Amino acid sequence: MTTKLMGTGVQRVEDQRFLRGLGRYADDVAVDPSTLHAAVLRSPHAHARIVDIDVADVLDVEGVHAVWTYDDLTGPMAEPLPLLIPHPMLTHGRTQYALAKDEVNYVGEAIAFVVADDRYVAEDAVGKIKVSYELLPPVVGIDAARAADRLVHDDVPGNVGARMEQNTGDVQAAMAAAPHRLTLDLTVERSACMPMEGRGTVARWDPDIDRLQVWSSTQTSTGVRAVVAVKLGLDLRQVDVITPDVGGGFGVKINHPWPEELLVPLAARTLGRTVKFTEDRREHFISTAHERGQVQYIEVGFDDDGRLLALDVKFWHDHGAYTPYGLIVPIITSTQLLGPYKPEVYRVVFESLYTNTVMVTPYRGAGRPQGCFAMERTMDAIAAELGKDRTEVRAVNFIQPDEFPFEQGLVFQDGRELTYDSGDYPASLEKIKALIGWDEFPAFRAEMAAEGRQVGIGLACYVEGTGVGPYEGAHVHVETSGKVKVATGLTTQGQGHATVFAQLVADELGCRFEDVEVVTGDTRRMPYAVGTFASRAAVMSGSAIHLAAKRAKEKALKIAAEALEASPDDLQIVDGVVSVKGSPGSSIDLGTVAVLSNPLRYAFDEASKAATQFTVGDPGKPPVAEDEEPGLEGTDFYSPERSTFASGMHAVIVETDPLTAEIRILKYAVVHDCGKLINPMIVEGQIHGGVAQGVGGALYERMVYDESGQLLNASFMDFLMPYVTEVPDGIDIDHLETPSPLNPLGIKGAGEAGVIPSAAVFASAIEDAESIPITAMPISPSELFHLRLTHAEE
Ligand code: MCN
Repeated sequence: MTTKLMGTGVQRVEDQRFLRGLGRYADDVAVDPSTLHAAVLRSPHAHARIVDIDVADVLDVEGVHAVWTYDDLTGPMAEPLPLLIPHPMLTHGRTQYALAKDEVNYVGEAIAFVVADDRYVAEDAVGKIKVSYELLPPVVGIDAARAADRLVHDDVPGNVGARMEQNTGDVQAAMAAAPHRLTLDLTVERSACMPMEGRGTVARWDPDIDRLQVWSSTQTSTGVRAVVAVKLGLDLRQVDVITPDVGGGFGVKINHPWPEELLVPLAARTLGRTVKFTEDRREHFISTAHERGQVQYIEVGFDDDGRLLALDVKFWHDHGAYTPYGLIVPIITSTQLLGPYKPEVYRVVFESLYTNTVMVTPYRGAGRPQGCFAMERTMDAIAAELGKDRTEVRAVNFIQPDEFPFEQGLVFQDGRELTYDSGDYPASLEKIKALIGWDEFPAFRAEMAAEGRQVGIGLACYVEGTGVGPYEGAHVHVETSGKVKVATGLTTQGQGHATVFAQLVADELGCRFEDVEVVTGDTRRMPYAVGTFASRAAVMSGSAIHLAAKRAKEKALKIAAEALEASPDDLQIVDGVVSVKGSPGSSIDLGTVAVLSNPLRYAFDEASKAATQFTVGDPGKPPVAEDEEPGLEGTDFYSPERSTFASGMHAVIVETDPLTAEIRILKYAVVHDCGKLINPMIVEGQIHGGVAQGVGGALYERMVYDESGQLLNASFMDFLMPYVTEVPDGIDIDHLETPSPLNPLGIKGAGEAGVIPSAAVFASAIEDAESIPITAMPISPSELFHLRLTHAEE
């Protein structure tokens, strides 16, 4: 039998190309040497009314082909951008216009769009546009939004986009009856992801066939296609979206859509020229998207063992100036905050607030890091209060393995009950304790103390709803050469999809792994798709590919059975050759089977083992599989009943310098359960990347706004991302595989996991090292130093 590749760490097939600099990104698209380039005039003010825009000087600039402001937009383009994920509780949802209409609400909001011979001319032309503004008072930060003495949008009272509450019982009564109670005030600051490649779009209009081609650095090619078609008044079939290599997405390249993603195609169509826009780094900081900013207040009631009797959470979510994603981030926080625990009663209330800052869209982890921070800080606080080991308090609150499927009594964005499908949290806890050396840590701490060194250990647990629907599809096509082409509509940003999807096809179809080529994110190859986000590719496309390969296999066996005069049940496919089990001489390769499936009606010649053309009346064999559709291929779609819940636990040992308050990572360990693993090496790579991103979020990265709404650190000079020197040297990873019962392969997602518990696990370890409550993240050495001073004074 073909060796099963699922579960093995097959080397990534895509890396050779990337490592040799052969990746081809949106900015590399060179379909037309006379491509025009776009630049955008962005608001320098956080909040202002636009009184007048004068573009007269721009049209005189040589090389300028178009300059547009809001007044130049017509039809659907003059309407606000779509609100991608509406929610009935979002009573005051707002989205921006492709170009600001009469008001700007954050520094960086697009006001005018210039198309010119090259980017330099376009930028110069942007500098000649004169805008007069009437300045309005800006609302910056959650406190200012809550104070509500200034409004972001005149018609949104209190700056509250939405207020939402869920509860699983009478929290006040349960709280009053609890033997112990605690409160916590917690803050997570605003940050953002920084993909190596910013946003990028190229568009070309072909007047001969009335068709638009768009190359987009996106996570959702079909989403871009849909919104471009609607906004430009085109039929879906007139728009092709091709996703070249994407240098990271991390959430911000889900189809917002961004103004440029619409303006570039519009310009291509209007001017009849190929047009390109490539975002620069400053634009990424001030005009793309941020996340994480939340202030959270927790009251918890518990018994002598630390069992959660009542958990009352209130939080304020800073969603910036607009709500293109509705309430998805705070809804995820509120529903997945509980992690692996089962409090007797839970109430969560949140307010989603407008501020005059860059809007919020989901960033890897999407609301879960904040929720995990709240829940895990609570667990540590309970342990401290009761004088118990932190792992003990967690263990008494775990949902047990025999309690799945487990309903938390909460409703998710889609209105469905949130149900965990499988997991084994006690087993994960044992593994993480062993991996980090939890029980040995007191001895290690004593050893270090003897050397005058100060160390702490931290732990954090989480669950993650992954593999969200509604569907994903796949097309598997065996070519007459025997090569297998697989198309799935979601896109890829570095997750190794070309490798894992080929593993699944090779396993199911029985072809050689080397013969499989995977195409993603090209609407010409797979027009029906949703996209890459919410750790869904493995579950969604993985399942669809598995099902499509199965269909192709069934067809191959049927055709081969006729050719070999055997029953399909007696056949096997190994390394691309179909043979009769126990009789390897009686065989036919998949390429020849593909020839036989051809409508020209070939017949199989046993002697030469080749396909010979058959014409009616020939004395040769009759055409094979007459009842089959032509072509050796299989298409299928996968649509799950609900999300599957991955889970994990991270632990870290840190050292904090008694003098400088520098925080050093001595050891980092991860136990992760994403169901059945397709490729453990790739999953570990995903975890490493996530942890690196999490270290940034916990210790370095934040968006620093001044009171006027200017982002003060909008460059890599000032926004501190960890270098390789700041991430752990090695990460000890162990897997647990509790299969998901919801999909054919038992898979759960893995792509976001690494980043979810970072703030929580570092806070836990730093608090342990310092014996000072850590309530706000990220935490820098100077902040830790300051905390020491204030704590000493108290
Ligand atoms: N995998 C596996 N076995 C499993 C689960 C996953 O082998 N049981 C593999 C998958 O086949 C895939 C990878 O692990 O190759 C991640 O799978 P999955 O969890 O399905 O996540 P997606 O592929 O849908 O990727 C999205 C996820 C998200 S939401 C963000 S944000 C993110 C991330 O992946 N952005 C990334 N990882 C990223 N990695 C890179 N390099 N760049 C980004 O922008």
